This record gives sequence, structure tokens and C-alpha cells, in this order.
Amino acid sequence: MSSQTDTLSRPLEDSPTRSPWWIGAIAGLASAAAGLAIGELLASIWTSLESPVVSVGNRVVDNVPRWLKTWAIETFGTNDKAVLLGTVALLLAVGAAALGILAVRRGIRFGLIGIGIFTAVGMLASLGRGTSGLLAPLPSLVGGLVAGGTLALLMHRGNLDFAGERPAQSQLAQTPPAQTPPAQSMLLKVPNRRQFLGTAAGVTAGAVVIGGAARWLRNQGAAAAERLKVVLPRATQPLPDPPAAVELGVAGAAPFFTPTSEFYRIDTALTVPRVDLSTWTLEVMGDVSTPITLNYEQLLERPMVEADITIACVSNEVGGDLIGTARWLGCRLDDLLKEAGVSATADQIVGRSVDGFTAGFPTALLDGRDALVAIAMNGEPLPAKHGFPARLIVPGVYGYVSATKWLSQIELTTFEAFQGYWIPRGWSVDGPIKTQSRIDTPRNGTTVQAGSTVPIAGVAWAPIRGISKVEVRIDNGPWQEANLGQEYQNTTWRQWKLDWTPSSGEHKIAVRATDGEGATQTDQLAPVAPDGATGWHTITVYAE
Ligand SMILES: Nc1nc2c(c(=O)[nH]1)N[C@H]1C(S)=C(S)[C@@H](COP(=O)(O)O)O[C@H]1N2
Ligand SMILES: [Mo]
Repeated sequence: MSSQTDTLSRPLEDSPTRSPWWIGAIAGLASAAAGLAIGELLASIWTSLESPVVSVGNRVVDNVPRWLKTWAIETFGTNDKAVLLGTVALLLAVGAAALGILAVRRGIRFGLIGIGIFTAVGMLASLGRGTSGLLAPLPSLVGGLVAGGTLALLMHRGNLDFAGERPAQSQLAQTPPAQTPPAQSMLLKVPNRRQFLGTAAGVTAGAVVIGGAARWLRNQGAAAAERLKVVLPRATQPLPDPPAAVELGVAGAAPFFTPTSEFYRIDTALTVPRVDLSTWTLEVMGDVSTPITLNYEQLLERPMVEADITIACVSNEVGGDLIGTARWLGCRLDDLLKEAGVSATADQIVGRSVDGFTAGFPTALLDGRDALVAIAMNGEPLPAKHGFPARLIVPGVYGYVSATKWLSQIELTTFEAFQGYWIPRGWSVDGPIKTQSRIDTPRNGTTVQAGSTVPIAGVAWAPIRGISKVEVRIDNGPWQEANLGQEYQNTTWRQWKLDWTPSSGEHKIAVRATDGEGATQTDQLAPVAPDGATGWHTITVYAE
């Protein structure tokens, strides 16, 4: 009798029937894992759908202020995507654990309402981005339902459903069965921790397997296999190899063609879009007289041209490596647009990707230069991260206004009517690539041998204008003209080299290029935003 009084007089918090916080946290985490795994599964079956975490992450990417984005890129480099996804997942886990605790302590309806809110956020985040349309919220919706169902199941299995709702009765449950009237004991439930933990472990293991397999499938799966099966068409007039002398062969300097595996990658896509070739089309629409829709096969049947083009990112710092040269294969954009019949009012060509990214450039850029709907780089179908199955490549302008990867639409419009993705985010409407040069070797801060011949070498670029001269200045000496790789095409960079015999001590080396129109690269420092960095790449080396 005294023990029963004891139990009844205990504050609610100490009641043994009140589940400890970690039971709630486990319930929440296991439910979230189940929901997310189903979201991943759906996103792997329909490759145009995004998983809930990725949908939310993408929204963040689209809406972060420029300073925060710059900070993230400076701090995490190309790992910024992994860091963002990890942060979203962590916040989700904390939220899920909190909801589980609420559900177990205060009643399942609190947990379900919370899951409903998370689900709504995921669904909203997925809307209006990319080509998946009304199906986009599906992974979040189904994931939310599964998470809610899992929470109910776990609480049921653990006999936790009543917790918090009938505290008086749950405390009665602690009285030994003998003292409880039989009719009442049928109603009472005693928390069953073992059954709860067993179910939670099973659900979590299932979620990890299903979610992991789905992720893997999405990354390695069908689309990648389709890419391997592609037989590339030949160019109508195959482009001969560039003259051997474009290559100066200095160890440590960038090769003329950037190996595809080392080609820089920049985009807003948190996960590389996987395009299903059987449903993919490229549409040419907007201000045209004859809209065109091509499937992949039809695109490959068009006359193909090859072009060697250097592309660069506006975010490339002076001396940076967000630039590369490839041999691209594709159909000419001007031909395609001639067929579509561009109306006289259109002044902008907008590329739109399957994930909703857009980039626009002036129709006036199609002045005969080799602007391509590219399907291959360096002799291979475009790798997934470089835009498979098709992308735009326009010589002379930065990627953010032109080089749309995972291309699904080419829209003819006006600059007044439409702004590409980066423009409202503070970047310039026009993005001509600025004249730049870079020292690749020796590397900044390294030590070279005094008295020996040290090649100073690198690349210089001013696509479309071409490079006519590169000069190097050592310490405060005169500008010395460097040797240039053989003149080839104005769409590519040029290698340069200057032999140097250093005296011992510290040296500063600067480089500057002059473009094909005679304009010398400015020494004025400008940051990358809004339209590209300027200044001379300058390094310090030591000789001993
Ligand atoms: N769909 C899509 N295409 C995109 C981007 C993007 O974010 N999404 N980024 C552009 C930018 S800013 C650059 S510099 C180039 C980089 O192309 P790469 O990753 O193949 O080097 O792609 C462009 N095309
Ligand atoms: Mo870029």
C-alpha cells in the first residue's frame, strides 16, 4: 500500500511509464529514416524527381545571398555541396528527434503534425523547379506519409501510443497485476521497450539498405549505362588535331587540352541530374516561327561539327583553375535557330536545363562563331557532371550566361522579358570572358634552384579575340616577352613560356597578356563579382 502511494505521489517526470527522451529520439529518427529512404527510392525510379533533402538543399542554393555563397565556396571549395546536404540532413535529424520526443511525451498527434510540417516544406521546396512538374512533390509527400506511419507503428509496438494522454492510467499500470481489477487491466498498456527497440532497429536497417541502394542506383544506374551505349556521330568535316606546337611541353603547366577527368565543374546542382534518354527532348521555342523538338537520336542525326573551345567560369579568381579547354562535338546553334526562324524582336537566347537552371546571352553573339549544342567532349559523350546528354557551348562568354548543361530547352526571348538564373542574384547580364593569364609553374611559394634554367610557364586566354602577346615581369625588371604556343584558334587559350635563371633570394613574378586586338590585360584588381576578376597573376618564389 505504501509503495502505491509512493508511485502516485511521484511527479510525472519521474514516472517509470514516462519514456525517457532517447526513446522518443529513436522513434523520431527511425521514422525520418524510413520516410527519407522512400523519398530516395522514388527519386531513383523517376530520375526527374529529387529526393526531399536534395529539394530543400536546392532551394537553399537558389536563395542564399551572394556573400554567404562566396563564403561557403571559399571555406569549403567544391565540397560546399556535401556540406550543405549534410547540414540539411543534420537539421532534419535534430527536428525528427525532437518530434519523436514530443510524440512520446505529449501524444502522437504532435509528432504527426510536425511530420506534416516537414512534409509540406519538402513538397513546397520541390515545386516549380525543373521539368518534373506536378510530380515533383511526390517523394516528399510519400516520404511524409511513410514517416508518419512508421511513427505510429513504432509507438504502437512499444505501447507508447497513450503516453501523456492518460497519465493517471499509465501510472496505474505500475501497480502489480494482482491489485488491478481484471476489467481495467485490459485497457492498460505497459511500455514495451524491447519490442519498440526491435522494430526501430528493423525499420532503420531497412531504411539504410533501401535508401543506400536507391542512391547508388541513381548515381550509377540506368542513365549512366545509357551514356555508355551512345555511339557518337562523326563530324561532317572532322577537325584535324591542332598543330603539335600549340603544346610547349613544360612540366607543371596546363596541357593544351584539359583531361576530362580534371575539367573543372561548376553548377548549382546538388546531385548531378540523371537524364533518361528515352524521355528527354530538346525544345527550341519562344519567339520563333517554327518551334522544334528533337529527341536524342534526332539531335545526333543533325550535321555535327567539332570545335576546340576554352570555357571559363566568372568565379575564377586571378590565377584560378575554373577554366579548361576541350574538343567539343555538337550541332551548330546558328543552324538550328535558322531552322526555327528567330523573330526579329528576340534579342536573347536562353538555355534551360532539366533542373530549371537558366542562362541567357545575346542573339548577336551568333556572328559565325562555333556556338554548339554539344553532345561530346574530348571524344566521349558528355560526362553526367558536364551536362549529359547535351549542353550549350558558346565561345567568348562565361559559363553562367551561356554553357547550360543538361539542356532541355532553348528559348528565344528578350532581355527585357527574362533574366537568367544568376542575374537577379547580382551578376552581370553580359559576361564576355576577360583577357587573363596564369602562371602554372613554378608554383607560388615554392623554391627553385638558383643559377639553373627555370622555365616560367602557363596559359593566357581571351577567347574570340585571341592572344597576341604574353609578357613576364621578374621583380621590378622590364616586361619580357614570353614564347607562345603556336597560334591556332582564337577560341582557345595559348600556352606561354619564358626561361629564367634566378639569382638566390626571393622573387616576384607577374604575367600579363595582350589580346588579338592589341588590348593589354589590366592591372586593376577586380573581384569575381559581378562580371569576372581582373589583375595580374603574381607569385612569389625562392631560389637557393
Ligand atoms: N544546368 C546548369 N548548367 C550550368 C550551370 C549550372 O549551374 N546548371 N553552371 C554554369 C556555369 S556557372 C559554368 S562556369 C559552366 C561550367 O561547366 P563545367 O562544369 O562543365 O565546367 O556550366 C554552366 N552550366
Ligand atoms: Mo561559372
